[in-house]
Amino acid sequence: EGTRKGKRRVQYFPKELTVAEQTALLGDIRKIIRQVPLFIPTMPRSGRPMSVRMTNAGMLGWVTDKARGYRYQATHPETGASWPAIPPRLIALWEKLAGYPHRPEACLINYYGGTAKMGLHQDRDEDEFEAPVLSVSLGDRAIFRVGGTTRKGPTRKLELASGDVVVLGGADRLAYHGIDCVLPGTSDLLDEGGRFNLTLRRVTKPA
Ligand code: MD3
Ligand code: FE
Repeated sequence: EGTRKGKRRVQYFPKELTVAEQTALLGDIRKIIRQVPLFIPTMPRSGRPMSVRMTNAGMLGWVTDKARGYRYQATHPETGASWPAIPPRLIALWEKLAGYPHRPEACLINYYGGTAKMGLHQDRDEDEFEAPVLSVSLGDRAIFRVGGTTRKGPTRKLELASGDVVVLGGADRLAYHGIDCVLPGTSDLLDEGGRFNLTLRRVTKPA
């Protein structure tokens, strides 16, 4: 882990997107949200709401609710609408940085308002762990935390700013990670404040 390339598994690309590119991508995301509105995900069994709001683009989207738990599905859990296509500029970013020879299938769109956070967790609902996860941050800065592949053990913090991209691959694909908090008023990109995080993922094993 670290910020070096090559064998490193957490690759950090600060300011990968220019402000013009961030603005264009935000336009793509706002259009998607008009078609498939942000929903409040709830935890399996407890039904406790997460503080982050979510929606998706792509053939598959990640959803969770009390009754059916964490899963990928092709439709919005509340409206039944198919997820819109992943914006071409995100596909291009994947092709530039992911180092994986197949298309992403899912783009999870997370929105963090004022005090939203995401507890330490692993992403393991995909069938394909050979593919990295590519994350794009838009809006206010956030404190991202990443550790090892067990819940105990040291973690380190990385402050993610608008336009930053992180590629999580190799052994760190299964690293515990989360968002401690968002730092309000640290970006002018979103009129409403807060932060969007977009994660591109391969879900199924390629044929
Ligand atoms: C490290 N999202 O959606 S993105 C998630 O900022 C998620 O919204 C956070 O964790 C967010 O599951 C963090 C960065 C990220 C994404 C996937 C990872 C880091 C990761 C997978 C493995 C290790
Ligand atoms: Fe995650």
